[in-house]
Amino acid sequence: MARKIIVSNRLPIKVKKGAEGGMTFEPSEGGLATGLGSVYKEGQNLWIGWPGLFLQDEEEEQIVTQELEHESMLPVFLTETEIKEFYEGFSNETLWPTFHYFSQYAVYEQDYWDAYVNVNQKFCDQIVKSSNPGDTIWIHDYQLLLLPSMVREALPDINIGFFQHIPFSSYEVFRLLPWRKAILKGMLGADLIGFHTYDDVRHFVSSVTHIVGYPASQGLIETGNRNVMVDAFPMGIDYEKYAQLASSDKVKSIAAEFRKALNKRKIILSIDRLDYSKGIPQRLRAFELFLKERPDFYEKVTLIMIVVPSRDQVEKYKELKVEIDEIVGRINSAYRTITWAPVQYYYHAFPLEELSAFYSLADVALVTPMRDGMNLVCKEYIASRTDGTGILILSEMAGAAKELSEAILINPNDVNQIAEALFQSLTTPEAEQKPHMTIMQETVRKYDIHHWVKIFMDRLAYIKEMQQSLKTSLLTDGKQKQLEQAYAEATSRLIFLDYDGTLMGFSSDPQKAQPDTELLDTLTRLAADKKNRVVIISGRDHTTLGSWLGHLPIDMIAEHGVWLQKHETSWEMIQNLKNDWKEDIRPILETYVNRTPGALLEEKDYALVWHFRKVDLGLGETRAGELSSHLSYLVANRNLQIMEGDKIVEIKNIEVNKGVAASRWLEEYPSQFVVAIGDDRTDEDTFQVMPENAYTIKVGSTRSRARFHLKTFKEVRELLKNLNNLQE
Ligand code: GDG
Repeated sequence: MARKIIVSNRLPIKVKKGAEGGMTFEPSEGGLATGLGSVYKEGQNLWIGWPGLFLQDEEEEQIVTQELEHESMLPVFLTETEIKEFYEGFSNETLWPTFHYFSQYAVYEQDYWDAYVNVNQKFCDQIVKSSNPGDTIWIHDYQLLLLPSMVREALPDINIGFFQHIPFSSYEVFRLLPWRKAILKGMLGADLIGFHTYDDVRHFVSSVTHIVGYPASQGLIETGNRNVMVDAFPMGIDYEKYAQLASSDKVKSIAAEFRKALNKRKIILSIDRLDYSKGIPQRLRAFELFLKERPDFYEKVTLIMIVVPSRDQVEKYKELKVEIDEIVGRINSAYRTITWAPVQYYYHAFPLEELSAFYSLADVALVTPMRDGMNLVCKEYIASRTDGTGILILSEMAGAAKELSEAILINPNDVNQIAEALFQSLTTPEAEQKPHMTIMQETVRKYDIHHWVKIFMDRLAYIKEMQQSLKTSLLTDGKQKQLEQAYAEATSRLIFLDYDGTLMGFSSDPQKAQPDTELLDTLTRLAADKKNRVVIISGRDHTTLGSWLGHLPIDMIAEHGVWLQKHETSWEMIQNLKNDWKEDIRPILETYVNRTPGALLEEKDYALVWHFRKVDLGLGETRAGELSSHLSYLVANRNLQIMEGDKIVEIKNIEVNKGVAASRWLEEYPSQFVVAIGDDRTDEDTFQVMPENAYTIKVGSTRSRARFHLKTFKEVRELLKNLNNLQE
């Protein structure tokens, strides 16, 4: 039976060695563990990850493995050196700062990278050992970026989803990483790649097109043999759990106790792991400014600041801790009274019930990260406000800001703005707070963690289906033999061949792609067989095509089907077409040529083509998109179509395409053996009209209507040479 396997760096369990040598196992309650609980605990499903402790020998490992098996978990054991280099090193000192726009903190250390590769491989080995074809593997986060392609290589057909919980930085920052290409290729082993926000999606796609060079459109990246889908899946929380907890008797009694100790003061709450991405010093400075400017709030407001210890062995985190201690000390020593400390600072974690009590007591949640993938604290605050009051001050740089527009959104660097937001929120009457809080509660309740898991899994199933429906199979030696046999047995044959990219490689100047001797020789021999009718079916203009191939006994279809020539006759137009539209469209294309260095305008008899093969990567694609949308309303009533091909935008008559033209040959020369070979999107029209038993072959990609694929034009030439050899 197909299973689902969740993979993350840490397993959702705390395993500890007791003093007596025994071990304790305590499930952790993180949002991810709750959300995915419905997945990994079912049937034979599994969660694979590091159990969080170092073990001495295999015996201990066996005990842990057996114990975890009851919890549907499978451990990957890591050594202290691996954790130091792979986790603290590459993951937290290289990737974390890079993805959070702190690249000045990033360490580029070859040993860290080597450890990262090895540990990813260890995870891969465990997955390969414990999975079967048809299983779905869902890999989580930045510690395992290479894992998708490692698994893909070992298990080519398996379903792989990947989700990154932290931001994906802009290409300009990501490109600084020495291992950038390997990282992207690692991620692209997945079928579906998810991020919290659309901005992360854009940054990732732009890094892929610039660094790896794969084309992408509408959230699909063409890797050659698979389409990878990239999309935004904003993660939610277990809303009901937080709402119920806040109304529980236990939490209410804790809250009452806390309230007594805090008197009637207003509460501002701040909760984070110790991290420079969370903007803790900036937040404190803003509160300091607020106190300085608003003496009327003395003794009336308390900032409860919970900082959960994290990564405090890393130098930058140690420095941050010192900085926070200093600012808190400065504020409290300047403003405190015998009964009031403006900042109540805790450097430790609290049990969930106490956390919930803080959420229900807080008049204001102050969440001001410099960067945050999503930020769950603000969503937990919203879910805990069972009476509908409360104000959220939220950084624009948190993924959550995209969903929670009813919060007071601030720039975390702008201390004046934060101080002002504090004043505003502490003076807003409850009746005015409620409408905003209610809207946010509706959003957070609807898009909860269960919804998130479901839509991710649904999307993964969808892309898998899409891949299957467009999947061609490789023209293997065995299949090629069948093709050759069918060819040999047939007494009449029709052979459709696209030109650029199918018979010839691409050249940056389209006029330089004239046929070489090898190609001319191959085509001559193919056409010499009386049983064959060879048709070159190209987007090129008929003059060029005629001058290059007109001397051979072959037929030609030019300009994607506008011009037709049987070798016994001369060029004719498929139907009477108009080209008076060119006068209006040409000036627009010329503007885009002038604005885009490297772009060319090609004029065909009944088409205009804007080429961008020589344009700076990225700029060309952007301009092509602009041009298409600029033209779209102009072509609407003119029987024209805009076609985006391989580094071109072509405008031509809507009724003409390669398929319509090829149909004429199919009707006029019904043949026992039909083959059509092409590499471009326009060749899909040819494939579509071919009879079912025809051999349709896509070149360079596996995503096509064609039945088979070959990798390069060189393989096409080899195939044709083989067919020629059969004749002799
Ligand atoms: C990463 C991304 C993204 C905090 N203090 C205590 C405590 N917590 C819990 C909170 C919350 C979690 O820790 C923190 O989650 P965040 O989302 O705020 O931040 P990261 O840990 O950095 O998480 C982030 C997330 O992944 C999910 O994709 O949102 O952007 O950086 O659940 O409640 N829990 C307890 N005591 C505490 O004192 N029990």
